[in-house]
Amino acid sequence: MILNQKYETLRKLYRQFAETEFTKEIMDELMDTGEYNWDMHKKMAKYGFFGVKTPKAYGGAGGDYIDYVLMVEEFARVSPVLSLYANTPNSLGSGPILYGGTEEQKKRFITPVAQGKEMMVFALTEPGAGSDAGGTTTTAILDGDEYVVNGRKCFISGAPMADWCLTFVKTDPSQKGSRGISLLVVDMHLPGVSVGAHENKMGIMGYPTSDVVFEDVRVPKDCLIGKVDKGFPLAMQTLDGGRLGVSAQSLGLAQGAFEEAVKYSKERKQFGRRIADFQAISFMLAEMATKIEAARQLVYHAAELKNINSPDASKVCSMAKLFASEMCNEVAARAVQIHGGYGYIREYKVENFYRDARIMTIYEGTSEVQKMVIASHVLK
Ligand code: COS
Repeated sequence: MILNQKYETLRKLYRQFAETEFTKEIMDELMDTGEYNWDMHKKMAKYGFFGVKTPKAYGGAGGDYIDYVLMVEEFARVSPVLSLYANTPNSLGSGPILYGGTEEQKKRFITPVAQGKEMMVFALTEPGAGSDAGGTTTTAILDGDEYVVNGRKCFISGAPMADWCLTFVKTDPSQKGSRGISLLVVDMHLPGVSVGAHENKMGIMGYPTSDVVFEDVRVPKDCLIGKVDKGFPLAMQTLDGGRLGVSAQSLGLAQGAFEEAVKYSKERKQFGRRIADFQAISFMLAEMATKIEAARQLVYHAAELKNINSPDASKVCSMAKLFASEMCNEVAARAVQIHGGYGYIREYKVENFYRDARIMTIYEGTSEVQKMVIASHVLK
């Protein structure tokens, strides 16, 4: 796919923002403290990045999926964690309401998220329900005009900063598996909601992740999104788009690591030559470039299918995530290898890319889950 002038201009804008604003000082601070950078949040909000593909009616810029993947790709090329800042509100933090909410709910919840005034997190995973997302045990029992919520969600990215939590709950325990699950938007400030300690993660530092615990939390009935007992398809539909976002993040990460490897291989001399002049290195770079380009075409194609709401979109988004996330792990590992001992040192960017890459084949569905989704389509 060849991008038209409009998209190339957008790419330039995103690249320029990332190269100017994602400074070494900020990235070091994210890694050292693990804390969310609110100054960066405000800056991104000012540029409208939190709502690039949110419809204008709900405070967004009304862009399409290509616009969105270009932003995530370009941001991740410089900083995978900062790409997540802009990715989440466009994807998991608004998707279920966009797909299942009423007009009033969309205005009430999506607009402040798109404008960066409030943060919304997506809570599906539980200690006993990871890949088996239908195994949700958090319950919500209707009592008058309120649902009483009890349970625990885990690995919730952004929970410590969140105002709202999109919480998947079992409303009808008599229904098996993914049936009988509903979606509630829970105000994080309600009595009985608590957030666990920040997880001490391998990568993506600077975007805190924690458990969210619900103890007899009384949630107003009007915070139900979509129909009662029909919340699971909203999670799946949102994850289709989310997986596209992770594929773009993987693509950008791989591109960033690759560029570092090219630069280093031209500078570093061994045995009296640039290491780029050894076939062992140049062939590695050639393979990395080829795989990145293949992933790019798949990611953009998946975005186009999402734009036209194609019935193939779910399958191809999973394919893009599977291919791009596995590819970025390979590329990041090779970029470290090309750097030799220096690649193992924090001062070199590839060390960070390598650690950040590891989550790409795991979050928003492992590679194995993507294969389950793809297989379910090809075996239909
Ligand atoms: N869009 C809309 N609806 C979808 C859908 C999609 N892409 N995929 C599935 N559904 C619907 C189905 O139509 C079905 O609806 P009905 O109950 O009305 O028939 C329902 O969702 C259940 O579908 P299915 O039977 O395929 O689901 P499974 O329980 O077999 O789940 C997997 C299969 C493994 C794919 C699912 O549990 C999953 O994605 N797990 C990983 C979760 C994940 O990514 N976690 C990461 C953390 S969240 S950031």
